[in-house]
Amino acid sequence: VRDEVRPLVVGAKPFTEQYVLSRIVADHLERATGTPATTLESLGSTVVFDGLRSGEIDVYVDYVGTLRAVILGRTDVVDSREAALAEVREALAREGVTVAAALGFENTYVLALPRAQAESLGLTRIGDLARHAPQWTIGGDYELFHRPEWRAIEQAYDLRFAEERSMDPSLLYEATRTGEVQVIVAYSTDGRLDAYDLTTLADDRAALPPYDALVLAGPRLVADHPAALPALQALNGRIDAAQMRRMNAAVDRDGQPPAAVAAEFLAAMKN
Ligand code: PBE
Repeated sequence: VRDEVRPLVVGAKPFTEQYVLSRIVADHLERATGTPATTLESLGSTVVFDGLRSGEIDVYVDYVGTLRAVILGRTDVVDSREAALAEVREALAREGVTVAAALGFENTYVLALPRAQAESLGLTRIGDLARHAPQWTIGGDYELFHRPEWRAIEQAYDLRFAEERSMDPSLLYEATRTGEVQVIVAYSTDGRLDAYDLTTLADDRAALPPYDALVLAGPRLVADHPAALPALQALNGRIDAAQMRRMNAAVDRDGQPPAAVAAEFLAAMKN
């Protein structure tokens, strides 16, 4: 009698890019290891990291700045993407977590508003919002306003909004159109920044850290599946920001299922 095969579990946070990437990683790992892989979706940043460390989750994609701020509690200014990555890599290794690959793009928080509004008010930098913030509502995902990065932005630019409204990230863009919010904290790889004709404001005081996307592998995956780590390492540098934005837009603008977008990516990768 064989033990039932424990499927590999790929975690995902609750937004489109994570649904696409978790399917890419799951299908790719399944092929490489011969073990079925499932995705576990809609986890918050601390929950998914804790799951990885404890072995309930085998792999997921997280971002350098998120790991640095939310997991390591660091918000001081970093010198470079490379320095931030090296710091995170070392700290995670001490927790038994392996950085298997850097996918090749950053997904950073960006403050965004309708282009016409930005142009008529002459807004180009985050600091330009200071005058308007006391009358405006800002929208963000469910984590942002509790995260250290938001406090870093508020402090660096001396911003106080009349209201902070948390919502599902997929609703943020429409909320700028209806006027429910005047400005949003969007994701730089989101396909809807273009689709909704939004302008992003420059973080000229570098309040935000770099957010390179990393594939993280948990201790059990590495120990139990020798083929897993090399397979994940093969994803290193394979996705640039333009491609990630196209894949996100294929889901959010064109209505393709994340699994179809993932399958197309993997088919192209094999050639
Ligand atoms: N980010 C932008 C967020 C969401 C997208 C990468 C900084 C995060 O998941 O941490």
